[in-house]
Amino acid sequence: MTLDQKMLSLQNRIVLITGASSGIGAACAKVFASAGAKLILAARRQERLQELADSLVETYHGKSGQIHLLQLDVRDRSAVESAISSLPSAWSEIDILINNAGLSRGLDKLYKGKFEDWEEMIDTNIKGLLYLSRYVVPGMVSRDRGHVINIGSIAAYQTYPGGNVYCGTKAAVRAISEGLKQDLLGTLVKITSVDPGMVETEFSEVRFHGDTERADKVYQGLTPLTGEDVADVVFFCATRPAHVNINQVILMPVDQASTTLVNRRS
Ligand code: NDP
Ligand code: 8X3
Repeated sequence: MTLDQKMLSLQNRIVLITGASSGIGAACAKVFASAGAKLILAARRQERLQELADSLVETYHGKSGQIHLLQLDVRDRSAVESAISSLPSAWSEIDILINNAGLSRGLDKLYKGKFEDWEEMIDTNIKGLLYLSRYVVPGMVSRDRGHVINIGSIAAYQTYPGGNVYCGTKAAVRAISEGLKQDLLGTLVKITSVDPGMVETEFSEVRFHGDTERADKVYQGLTPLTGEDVADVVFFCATRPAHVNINQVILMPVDQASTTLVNRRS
């Protein structure tokens, strides 16, 4: 068999993407729709999800299966439980879970940090990812099939000034991905952590609470990754042959060497 023949097909596979209303999550939705997957798109902003779904149906009409929308705050454990347990039967056997919902808040020194920023990051990036995993992975294990793809970050490997709690949440995601790999040993369920450097999305605008001028400066003079660049890697990981597990991928722009070392051309 050639590698092409061994690659997993995504046709009619059920893919749940959290944080699909923007950035990397929305880009993942596009690439998986183009491959004929059935998408469960989750986020808090329902109107954004609806717009994305409409455009996917228009672009991939006839190729993409249907799309199921979930207005969901991943921080709400009982809402996550109820969203997963009440999926219609045609949608309940999730093949791929992309734990992408996440955010950073502020760049304050730890000793000046805001409790509400810390709680939002910890509740979303760590606890939300855990809730989704806890409610979705048992089905994968019982079917002995599936793939969890966590969107981590370069921040899991390198802490930068003011990154304290955000970097801590991504270090936790890295440890959780490693732990899940160990716990899944003996099953055919895969687990991958895709860990990007700078990606131009709404991420910095959210970090700086809507200060777009400050957010724009983050990417000034360099060429950052796009959501599509990350989605491309996620797609690669999701389509490897059944016996291949990509554990971690770190990707960053050519203009970035570490969390603190970037090349600005102007
Ligand atoms: P965006 O701000 O563009 O997207 C974040 C997504 O997360 C949105 O769809 C948002 O949807 C969703 N989200 C946030 N909080 C919640 C919540 N409580 N419940 C459900 N959904 C939520 O940023 P990115 O696309 O860049 O971020 C996606 C992931 O990539 C994050 O985990 C981030 O940490 C990670 N990352 C980003 C990098 C970057 O430089 N941009 C680099 C490395 C990793 P809504 O507001 O509608 O709920
Ligand atoms: C987002 C990338 O370097 O801003 O995870 O933390 S960074």
